[in-house]
Amino acid sequence: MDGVDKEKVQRVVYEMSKGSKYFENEERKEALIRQKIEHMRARAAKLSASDLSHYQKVADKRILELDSTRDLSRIWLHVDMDAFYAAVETLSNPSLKGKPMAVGSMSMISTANYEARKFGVRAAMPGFIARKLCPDLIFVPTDFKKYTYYSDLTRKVFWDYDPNFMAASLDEAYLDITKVCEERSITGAEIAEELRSRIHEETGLTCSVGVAPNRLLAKVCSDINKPNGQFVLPNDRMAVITFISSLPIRKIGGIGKVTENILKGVFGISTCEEMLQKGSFLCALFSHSSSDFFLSVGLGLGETDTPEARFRKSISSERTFSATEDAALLYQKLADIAKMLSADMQKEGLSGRTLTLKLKTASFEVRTRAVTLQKYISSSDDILKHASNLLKAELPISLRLIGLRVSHFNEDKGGVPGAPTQKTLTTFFKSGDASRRTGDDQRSLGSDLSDLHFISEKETAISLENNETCHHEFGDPFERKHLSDIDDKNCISSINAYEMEKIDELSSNKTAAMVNTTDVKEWTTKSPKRDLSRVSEDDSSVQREPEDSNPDRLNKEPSTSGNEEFFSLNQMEMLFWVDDYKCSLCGAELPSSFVEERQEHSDFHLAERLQEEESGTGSSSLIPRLRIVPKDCSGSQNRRKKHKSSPKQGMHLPIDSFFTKKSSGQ
Ligand code: TTP
Ligand code: MG
Repeated sequence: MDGVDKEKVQRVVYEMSKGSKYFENEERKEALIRQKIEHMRARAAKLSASDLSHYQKVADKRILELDSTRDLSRIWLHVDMDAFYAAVETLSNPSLKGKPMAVGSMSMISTANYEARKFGVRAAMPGFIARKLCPDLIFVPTDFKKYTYYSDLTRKVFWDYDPNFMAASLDEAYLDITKVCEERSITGAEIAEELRSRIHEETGLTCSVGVAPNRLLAKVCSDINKPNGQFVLPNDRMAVITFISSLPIRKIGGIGKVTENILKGVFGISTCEEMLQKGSFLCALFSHSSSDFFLSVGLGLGETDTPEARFRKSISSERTFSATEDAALLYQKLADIAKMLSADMQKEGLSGRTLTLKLKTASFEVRTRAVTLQKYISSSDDILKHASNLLKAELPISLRLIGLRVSHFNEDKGGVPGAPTQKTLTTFFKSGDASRRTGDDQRSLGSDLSDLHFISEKETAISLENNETCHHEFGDPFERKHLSDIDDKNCISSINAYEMEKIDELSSNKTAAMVNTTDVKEWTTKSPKRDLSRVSEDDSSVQREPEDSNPDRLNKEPSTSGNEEFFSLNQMEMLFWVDDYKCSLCGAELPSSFVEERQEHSDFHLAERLQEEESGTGSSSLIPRLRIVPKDCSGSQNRRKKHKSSPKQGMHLPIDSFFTKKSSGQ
């Protein structure tokens, strides 16, 4: 966006979208961010000098510990294709060369070429706004087959440099080039040059590359000399520290708009180095894993190992389109998604028995509905059959997005990545904990996140016509591993004054958050009570139940140990993110930008619940319970009562819990 008249862009965007649902949603998001900042500020203001001095010591110690883990032995390369969809379209229609063009529709554009970007046109911008910014803008519809084809060509090249490369999306990948550099006695810079020219030879497309000692930095570096450029950060501690010192925090994968706003608005942190300077506040107010992440960013640390293959948890596919209430059209879209999902599952030999339907209504409310079957399914017919039942129960409805997700895999068959049919997917799955974007950008494998839509980084389309397009979150999945170990250490297991306060706030904010969260509010108050038989079949148990189908469930006493309380889904069945970073069920803290971790976290609660439902018991051994230490147990019981009083509690899964999103970031 350099050289763009930002004020003009902002004015046009404001004028064009004012009054629309999109605009209202954006305003609501902004308001909630402001509220969150205020809340955080108030917490920070309560810290006394002695508290801060204590947390300064904590931070100093942690900084030393983290620094001692620095690994400068690996060379990572991040590659990102330039204006990918637009470049592919220009290859097939060279007359587009040099003209401003965007891929997408009047509803929304997926990307724009660099000529159009000069006007402020960017990905995930409604096309009609883009046209206002750039009246000569040419629109080209998306063609995912083409993008997948070219993506595969690039992956063949990546393979030659690192057979275990980690594909982050259709047009992005991480390669560990340590070995190839050693074997050929050449530098990372030389490999980068060579790889870029090979990609160009194979595809006719350009890409940009970053080379650095870890993945977090490599991704930052690939953006520095975009398009068609490269940047190499040497494996040298001082070079890294200098590089990171003035780097704006938003450049870091995992720090999105919300996190950026909070860090800036509350602590005045704009650069990575300031993370270290404000370490005492970060340690005082965030969970260990979050503060560790922030401090690591300040030190320029990132992942250096290739994640081991591990159990895949889910696979999903979603589609955004212009809002419609035409049931036939909605079923048609559902069928298309079922087909795509089934194809992905079959490619990987996956079958699963929990099917989740995600819907985004015309007013941007996000709902999820799930069904757990007795049989494992993978065929598009089976998926469609059950998905149709779920959808049917929601009709009539006006929707702008439908997604499907299958989880609860058959471990014998599909729980582990099998021998993939395509090389590229081997590594795709090797990422394990990555938020994945698939070969088809209409699909988002595996991940999702329960980022409430009001703070979501995701841009949403204003529907003006019937073109379909998609968007999803583009974080850096691989840099969020720091939060993937959602366990006791993410929760509050030993108490001190501040942690106590955090818990108090959690307790008191829970109700407030429910009121403030449109998704939750609408869901709990407006959604009509459903007849379960409409969505269940003989062979299935639906993941929602009548309010009192199991009256004991919500009344059950928590198991306690001393003053510790273990919350389970039996007591609080609805997960949402209090203040957008605390799990309403267990208090684990996960900022919204930690998409994958939130996904896992939701999965844990979901799996726990499923197991309870299946076993008919109130306890689950599947997942270690997350611990939270309430100040007084009666408060928590009150909360449970509140939950019970809501007619929908326990009947539905939380907002946006199952699908990836994508930011608008350019
Ligand atoms: P990006 O790599 O983010 O963008 P880009 O390749 O178009 O441009 P550059 O990397 O040079 O900045 O995304 C890759 C493709 O993903 C993009 O071409 C289109 C698609 N996409 C969307 O569909 N929606 C989005 O919001 C974004 C950002 C990308
Ligand atoms: Mg790109």
